Amino acid sequence: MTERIEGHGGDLALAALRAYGVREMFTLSGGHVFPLYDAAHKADFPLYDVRHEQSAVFAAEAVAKLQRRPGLAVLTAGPGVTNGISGLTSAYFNASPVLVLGGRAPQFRWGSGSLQEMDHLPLVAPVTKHAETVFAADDIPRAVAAALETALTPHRGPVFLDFPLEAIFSTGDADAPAGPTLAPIEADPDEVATAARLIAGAARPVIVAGSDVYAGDAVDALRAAAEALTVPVFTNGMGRGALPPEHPLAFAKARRVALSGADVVVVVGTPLDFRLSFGDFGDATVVHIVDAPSQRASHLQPAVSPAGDLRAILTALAEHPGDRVDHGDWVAQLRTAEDAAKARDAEEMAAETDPIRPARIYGELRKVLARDAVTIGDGGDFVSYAGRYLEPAEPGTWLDPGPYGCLGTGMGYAMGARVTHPDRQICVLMGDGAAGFSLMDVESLVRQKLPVVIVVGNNGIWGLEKHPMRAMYGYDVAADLQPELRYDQVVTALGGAGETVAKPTDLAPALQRAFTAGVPYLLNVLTDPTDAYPRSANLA
Ligand SMILES: Cc1ncc(C[n+]2csc(CCOP(=O)(O)OP(=O)(O)O)c2C)c(N)n1
Ligand SMILES: [Mg+2]
Repeated sequence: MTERIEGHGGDLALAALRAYGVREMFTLSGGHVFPLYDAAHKADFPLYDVRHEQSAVFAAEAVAKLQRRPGLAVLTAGPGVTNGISGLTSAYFNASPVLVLGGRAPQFRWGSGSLQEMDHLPLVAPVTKHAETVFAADDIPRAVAAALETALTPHRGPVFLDFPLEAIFSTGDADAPAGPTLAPIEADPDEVATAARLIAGAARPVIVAGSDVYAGDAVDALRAAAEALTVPVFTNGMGRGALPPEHPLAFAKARRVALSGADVVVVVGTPLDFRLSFGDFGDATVVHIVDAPSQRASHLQPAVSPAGDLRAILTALAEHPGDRVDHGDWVAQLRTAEDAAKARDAEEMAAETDPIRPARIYGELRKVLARDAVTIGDGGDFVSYAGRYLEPAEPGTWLDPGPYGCLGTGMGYAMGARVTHPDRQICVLMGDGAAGFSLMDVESLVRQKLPVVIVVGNNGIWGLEKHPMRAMYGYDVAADLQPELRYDQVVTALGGAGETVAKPTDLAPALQRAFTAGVPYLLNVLTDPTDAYPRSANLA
């Protein structure tokens, strides 16, 4: 017999949330959602609060990304929800199973001008997989369960529910939700077999693996497929760290050589977007493996595009029964390119320049980061350098903002990462511009005893914008920040600690202090404003 649950709307929601593996709530206070707090309080359910709703949603997204289970943000009606929309949109681009529960002005008075009365649905619908207003307490468990089922179903993504005041404050009862009933999507076996034949028969194949490989718990299957078919693997997003850097098939630096020389490019679990030249790999045959039919590219036609459970597809590739071409020479050629690039990087990471160049910061950081440290990037050029110089050693240790590229993820992602891994190193790499979006939430981290290390690459400019604007126009506007601003003092004022570093040789001892401080600690590293990350300015 199904168990019955009863209570106010908050209690009913919590029962459903728990059934789906939600383990905490991120929020910023508002009366419209008090019953959710009351339910959490009575049940000893962890609740973390923040200073800006963007951080609540980013924190929820971080737990969703890292732990592959739903993350929850509770936002009050009106401005609470609208402040969360960039976070929801990031989760949408990143396919993160985030649930946002919103308060909502009372329905019985709708249209009379209640405080914070607005219809959120038209705003959030384009950036969620599902958005619904739940009008009765009895209906809340069903709605929460259905929303989470949708969020967790590949292709994953955020969902939104709001509860009119009288619905969440009134009592009701309902059947207790049983929890996820996800059935894997089966890919067409002929398409999988075609993909396997193309890869096995290629002379110079390359795999590029992205976030959905991690989200779909397909990291081991990816490795098995790469090993069985001897294919070099590059990664992006949450795919980073899927193969440890010392693995003979793990590559990062030789990407251009690989993608321009490959005859078959296999892209798994990531879209053929700007990060991958929109899927244009010259004459190479493109195999695009996606976790759901909706993720097949519409702007080009790959040779084959199997859609379904990534673990099953990659396992089938690993078990390909047919002949295979020996790729040993190709792998060796890429290894030579990789090693040469690594040697160049090593020189830059050791460079003794004044002012400090970002490369040196990462050179020093690599010496102190544990293999399981979680690194988080929030910024422009400084974070592009992080992507280049840091090599995540394990899956689930790298958080970048993803293709939406939203600045301001830093403190929210840090909170979600710290909650996920109470005992690991958590290190946020921030541009000084990016710091302005979320640094106030250091206060939330201090107050709730969530220590993290923040390394700011302080070049005094919006570097990723200033350099391209100068290149394009010969001048720049709206691209300067205060030089040498003391972001460390901001963190100190908020109850954390920190220091400013201006000399390369001071970096190592400062990092030691940062990682042993036990409170949020900001290293304000003054970097060279003339240093521009080498990139093409092509945004289209
Ligand atoms: C919310 C948001 N606003 C604006 C941008 C555009 N943008 C991308 S990178 C960047 C500059 C970042 O500067 P900073 O964080 O100081 O890093 P730097 O490039 O200087 O290393 C800007 C403004 C964005 N991506 N997201
Ligand atoms: Mg900057």
